[in-house]
Amino acid sequence: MNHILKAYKVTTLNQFLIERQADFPYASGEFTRLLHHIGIAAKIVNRAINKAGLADILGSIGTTNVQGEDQKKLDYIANELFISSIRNSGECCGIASEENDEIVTFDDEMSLDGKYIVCMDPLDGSANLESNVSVGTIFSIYRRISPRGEKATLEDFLQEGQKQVAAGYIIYGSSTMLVYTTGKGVYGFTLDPSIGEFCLSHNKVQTPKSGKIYSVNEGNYNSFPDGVKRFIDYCKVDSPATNRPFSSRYIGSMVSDFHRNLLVGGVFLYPPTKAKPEGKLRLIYECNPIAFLAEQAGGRATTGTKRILEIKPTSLHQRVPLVVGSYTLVKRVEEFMQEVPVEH
Ligand code: P6P
Repeated sequence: MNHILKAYKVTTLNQFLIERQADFPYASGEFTRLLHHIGIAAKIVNRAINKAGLADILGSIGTTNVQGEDQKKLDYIANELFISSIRNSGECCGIASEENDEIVTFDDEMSLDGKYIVCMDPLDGSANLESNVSVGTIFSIYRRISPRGEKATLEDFLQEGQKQVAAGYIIYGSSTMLVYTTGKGVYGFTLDPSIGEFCLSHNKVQTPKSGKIYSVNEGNYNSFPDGVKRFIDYCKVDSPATNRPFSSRYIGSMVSDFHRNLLVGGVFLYPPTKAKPEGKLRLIYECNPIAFLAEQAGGRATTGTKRILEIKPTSLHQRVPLVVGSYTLVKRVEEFMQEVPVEH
């Protein structure tokens, strides 16, 4: 009978959070409540995405966000759902979102006393929705630095990534997963739609130290820095002794590319290009959370020259170049970027 019972023994996200409250000094359930509400929004967004084609919520709303990007209906829906659920937790005093030019502050008494702030990309990769390619939500949580009881300030959101209390993503893929870290390892929870719970499926994820996959938009090759071009050329050299040529895998949805590389090994790059000399990805709600997760899983995350988590943000939607994934592959990119001669 035990083997039968074993099949039904699950650890839900809420159970795990409660069991791990001891990871938090003076744990009083505030973080647990906040992450629980992020989980609620994730389930509702998941349902919206799964029915998108039937519910006429694909396509654009005819506006552009602060990035000048075409806003999809689901960008708007996901943004509103996460903001509403995070506010309902009563533990968060403000949010920075890719979809909002300015920070979103809450002025109800509970939220004003909230000790956390959240930075998020509510639906990363949404351009892929029409083609049914997996997309993701990325979130990053900090303790506020402004006084509790007052409105959140911009300074709360411009903290270095190494100050993050927690970071994670939801990947709406062949299955829907919530992956997060609080600085004590990376844990993955797979949504079981039959019980409506995220259940622990990936306990203390460690990313392979190396790998055979590189993920980059090679359409921008000609405008990449020379060091990046040399790394891409290095990946293509026929050298069975060093496991090359590597495999090129690029989904165009960072959460999906990162998640695959996290589990099987590989490196994701979004270098500077002519169109985007600072790179395309945003520091506070894309690069910092992904970098925190990568480092917690034994990987590495830099701009190609500087550790992502040590960058002091200067603006809400600041972009930085990103090289993230298996430790030795990221180091290899850095060697090429520093023009250190590397044998092929
Ligand atoms: P490109 C999606 O828009 C995104 O922000 C990331 O998810 C993805 O990795 C990147 O942009 C893709 O950008 O320029 O290669 O289409």
